Amino acid sequence: MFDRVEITVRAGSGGDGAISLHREKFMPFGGPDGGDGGDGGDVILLADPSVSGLGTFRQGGLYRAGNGGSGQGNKKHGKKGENLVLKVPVGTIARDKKQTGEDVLVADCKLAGQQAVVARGGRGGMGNTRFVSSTNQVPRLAQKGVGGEEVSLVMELRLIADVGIIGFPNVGKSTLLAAVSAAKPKIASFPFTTLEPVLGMVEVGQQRFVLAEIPGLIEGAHLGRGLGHDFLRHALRTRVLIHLVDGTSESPVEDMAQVNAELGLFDFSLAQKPQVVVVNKVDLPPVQARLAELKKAFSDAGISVFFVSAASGDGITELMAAVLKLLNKITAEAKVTEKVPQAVFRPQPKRAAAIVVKQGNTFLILVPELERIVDRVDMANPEVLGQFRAQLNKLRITQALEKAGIKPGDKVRCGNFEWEW
Ligand SMILES: Nc1nc2c(ncn2[C@@H]2O[C@H](COP(=O)(O)OP(=O)(O)OP(=O)(O)O)[C@@H](O)[C@H]2O)c(=O)[nH]1
Ligand SMILES: [Mg+2]
Repeated sequence: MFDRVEITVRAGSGGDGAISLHREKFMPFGGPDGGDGGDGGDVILLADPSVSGLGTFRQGGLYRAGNGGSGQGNKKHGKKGENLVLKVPVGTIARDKKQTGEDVLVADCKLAGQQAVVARGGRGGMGNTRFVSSTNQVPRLAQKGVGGEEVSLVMELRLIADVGIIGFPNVGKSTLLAAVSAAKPKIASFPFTTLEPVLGMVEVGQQRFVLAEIPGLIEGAHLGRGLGHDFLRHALRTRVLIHLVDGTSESPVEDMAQVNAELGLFDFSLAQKPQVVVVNKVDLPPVQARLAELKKAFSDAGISVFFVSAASGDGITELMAAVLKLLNKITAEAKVTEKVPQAVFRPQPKRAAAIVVKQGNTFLILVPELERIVDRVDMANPEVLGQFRAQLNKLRITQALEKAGIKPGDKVRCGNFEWEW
């Protein structure tokens, strides 16, 4: 199962705004009629229950949404770029792996049908129609479209199970899962039979919960021993853990402590999850013979424990009833304290505070809307430059420049264009 993949997603760029003047016979100077560019398409994750893994993305690569069309004359706006919808299994979480090394959760697709925008399309540029004003009847200004967001996405599948069975290899996790659900995990008398988590649905009276067998852990799993411990991410979402130990083991208490140490080394929150501790294989005579000794060992360690036989079914009904009771209690408590998760994880981009910055003799104008005009039009044309200056007045940038101490002859730069004040 491919449950961790890295891909790059790129949203579509916005289309450029048009510069156009309406022309008709006998009307040499009709009004400006340049339409806006269309917005770029978004990249969207869709949680689809018919998708079982992230295998389609295992090659990595670039996934891109459509670009917006350019605006045209006659006030025709450009077409919106097509969204790219990537179908992912329910339970996928996606993080944006930033170049700075930090990573940000951008999607948590817990429910079937849930959608999350992971890369936002760029806005289309404004056509010259939008720059008409009382003082500028024939604007030659328009904006370039904004580039689409590009995100390095790490997607991970986290199974959504209420309860996880953890423990050393070969303790009987699969046997327990098979005993209480319709799941058919492979059962064998050697360790590491189960290599990937297996899910089953448990019914207790009128209630149901999802139980997952988590592959066996051994001491040093965090160093890669045995199967390693990456699969533990699937246990992160469970609310309760059944910690299964083998009654035939030399020291079940010590086994338990070792598995718990590995949980903590993977993720602190995992070690904090409530556990129901269970000694398995009590049908075996050697285990029967030491029941009293085992009870004492656990009670000395302050741990209450269930004794079961997954093979014969002994104690299983009581165990599942206790697990359900604990699950209900925790779920009820969590509902009180849990905040409603926000659909959008992506923080809104911060607005730059400084609009004008002095750098040596040059004054930089840091206003994206204006930079996009500079990118789109021919600034070398004096008429265009004049109109651009009027725009600076209108947006009170001129005032900001003067406040920053600009004098005639100083250099001004906006985007890629520099001119003399
Ligand atoms: N006698 C007895 N044997 C059991 C019991 N539960 C499991 N076993 C046996 O123990 C062995 C391991 O059982 P599994 O259910 O495969 O154990 P597991 O924990 O899933 O093992 P891995 O997936 O390899 O980590 C098998 O031979 C089972 O038949 C039990 O209650 N009694
Ligand atoms: Mg197993």
